[in-house]
Amino acid sequence: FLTRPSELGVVAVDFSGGQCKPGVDAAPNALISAGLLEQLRHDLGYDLHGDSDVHSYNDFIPKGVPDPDYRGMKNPLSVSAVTETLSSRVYAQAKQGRFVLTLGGDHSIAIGTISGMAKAIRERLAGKDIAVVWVDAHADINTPETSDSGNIHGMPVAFLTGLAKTDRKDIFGWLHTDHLISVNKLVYIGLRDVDRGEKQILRENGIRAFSMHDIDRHGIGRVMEMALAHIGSDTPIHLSFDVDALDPQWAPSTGTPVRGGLTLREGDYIAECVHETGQLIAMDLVEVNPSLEEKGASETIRAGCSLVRCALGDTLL
Ligand code: EXY
Ligand code: MN
Ligand code: MN
Ligand code: MN
Repeated sequence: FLTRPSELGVVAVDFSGGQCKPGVDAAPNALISAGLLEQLRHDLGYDLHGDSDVHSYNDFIPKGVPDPDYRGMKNPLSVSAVTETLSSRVYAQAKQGRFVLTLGGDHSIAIGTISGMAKAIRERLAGKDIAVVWVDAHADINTPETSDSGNIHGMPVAFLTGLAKTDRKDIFGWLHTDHLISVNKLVYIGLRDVDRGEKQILRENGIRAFSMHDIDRHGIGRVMEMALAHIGSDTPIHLSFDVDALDPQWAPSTGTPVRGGLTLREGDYIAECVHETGQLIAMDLVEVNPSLEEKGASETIRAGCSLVRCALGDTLL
């Protein structure tokens, strides 16, 4: 699925408007300062393209206009504008046959990354759909109406699947059919904090989800077999990895930590398995917030770097 498998398009998104805690915008620089890109270049042999000229995604937030709540959503104009720009940048990288690595930012940015990949792959591969592996403590599938918080980082999957829509051009009206993904090609891993309305959406749409309960029951090995079998061997995969899927013991510096999560090894194993399919075309790493739990920030950053290296083909032996 990648025409140039050793070519990497890096997208660094310093955006935090999908939720209310400052600091998650500092993650791309923290990950890069920790040596992540150098490891990918030097240890794994990738040829890096994309965001070396780090101009801020906050430049795309409409200036001098108010951004009031819309249907309960917070910062709707800002999140829409930033993800629209991001979508076209990811699209441009993917059109060239590169793997696209996006460093967030909060999880609202997946509206941009996944829509850009879906469109590029449809154009390159005669209408082919992509699959999404969403690794998270949360399902992020609230609609504006089911959300209690109004934070858009809890809604990206609803917009990407077309379950949520608006009739406002400037609030996700740029999302067209060719940007969307199918609920049948979506798999969750690591869930343990899912809202009531979200559970109903998952059930009604028959979405495949492996919670921490399933991982306890079957082990991560069997869960990955089942998750990848659901996707099938002829479908390109976008991995959207929220660091809060890991237990706070390994990733304390994140905005919405939930106890009872994945070990770092289980997280790495998920990334390794998805890499081994040969179908992985893109990865997002989101929700690292170095300003929270200051003592745990370097641990969290190290965990994030490890997840990315595993998804990009690093092996233990
Ligand atoms: N379900 C809650 C909400 O919608 O506000 C919490 C969402 C947290 C989302 C984090 C990024 O994964
Ligand atoms: Mn090159
Ligand atoms: Mn998330
Ligand atoms: Mn989460």
